Amino acid sequence: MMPRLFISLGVVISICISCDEGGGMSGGEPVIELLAPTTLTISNLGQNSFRVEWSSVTGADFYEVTIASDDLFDNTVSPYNELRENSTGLNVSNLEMSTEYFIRVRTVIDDQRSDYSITQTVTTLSEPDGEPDIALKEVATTFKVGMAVRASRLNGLHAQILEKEYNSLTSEFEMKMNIMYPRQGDYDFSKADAIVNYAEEHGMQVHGHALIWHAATPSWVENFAGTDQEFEDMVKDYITTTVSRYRGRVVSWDVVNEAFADGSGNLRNSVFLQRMGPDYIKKCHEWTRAADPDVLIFYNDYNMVTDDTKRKAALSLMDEFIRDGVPVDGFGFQMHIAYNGPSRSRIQSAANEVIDRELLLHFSELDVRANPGNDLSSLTDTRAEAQKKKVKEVVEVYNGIPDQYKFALTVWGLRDDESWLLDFWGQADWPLLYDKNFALKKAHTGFVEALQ
Ligand code: 9MR
Repeated sequence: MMPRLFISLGVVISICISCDEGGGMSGGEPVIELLAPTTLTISNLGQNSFRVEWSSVTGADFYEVTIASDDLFDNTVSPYNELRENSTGLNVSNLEMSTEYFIRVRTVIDDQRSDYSITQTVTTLSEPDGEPDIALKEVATTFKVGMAVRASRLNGLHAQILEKEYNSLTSEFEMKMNIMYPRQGDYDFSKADAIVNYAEEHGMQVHGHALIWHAATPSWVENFAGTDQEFEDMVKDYITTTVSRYRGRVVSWDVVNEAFADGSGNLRNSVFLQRMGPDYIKKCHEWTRAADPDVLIFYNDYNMVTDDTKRKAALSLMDEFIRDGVPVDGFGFQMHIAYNGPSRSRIQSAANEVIDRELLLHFSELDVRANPGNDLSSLTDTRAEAQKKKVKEVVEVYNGIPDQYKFALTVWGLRDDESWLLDFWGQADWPLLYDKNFALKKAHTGFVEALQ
């Protein structure tokens, strides 16, 4: 066969005098050796893309580009396996971040291929500033992820984040008695309706919170003018009206919130205890069940991990309910905690006490104080890491309970600067998963990592 002669800068012609087959020379026939591009340059490096350019070879019909994740090129990256490219550059995309890639290019002229160029390596970038933007509900596959909301924030960036991250909503204050029943005989469900309608439109569940709570009782109820029986009738009417209104639309209710006093194990001395006696919780549960036979009934309280006396008192009331057939389906740990406590093992053992009773467990109001000792004026990286670790522990414990006892893990607010804790403690803090600029925090990554 007659050799083709290429006379150009990019092609070397070698004439073989005595050659072996593998070496490319045989029988004294001249063999053409094509030059490969001599330089490969990387630019536009990103988390999952870069551009590679190579020196041109005169006369090249095209080039073949191969990219692999190993230097032997055993694991090529689709579609960059001898990918044909007519120009001297290629935009490479859909790569993994923080990953090393190996690139080589060869020249093709008239169906003949040069050797490979030198191998160029490149490592794609890791996350630059922000945290990985992974939606909580995408990684929480065995329970709902909830958020405390208010009707005025179901729009703009709040709504975008809600819809991306969450599949359960709790009203932060607009489904409490002081808002829904501000005057005797005069219900106002406008805000509650807005929240429930929004949830329905966006395929989210609503956890009703909270029918009875001493701290959200309207003053006309605190100072109720009628007899005890009239008081009880009024409470029954309120619960029946509210639960029936949202029957089939609100999946669950915190019926009585925070009924126990701190430390003592006694019932809190609320107007409900005073007017209706210690059976008031039982009655409220029964009226709730009567108004919606399918709704899940929760008891909800704070310091359920750290206040052993209060937790044991609340759980022994649940034992009585279970024994006596009083409706109760679940138990809520509010989880207003801090970066430095309670420990994972205490959270775990308190959670075990709930699931031992075969009740659903709701971590219902998660926030993690980063500044309980008021030693910071801004959130440091170290403290943000410590907060992340605590969030991760909480989520790991929750995710680790048997699936049949999972209900939801609800975060108590979206952005740091919107947390109730700032006013409550009167000091700086950053207790949530998003900062005030709607940027994801390390705490959010902790939530995600616990589920990956
Ligand atoms: O965070 C809530 C705040 O916006 C309300 O003003 C307040 C009164 O309705 O309730 C706060 O939420 C509480 C929750 O309902 C029950 N556990 C404690 C929460 C913080 O006070």
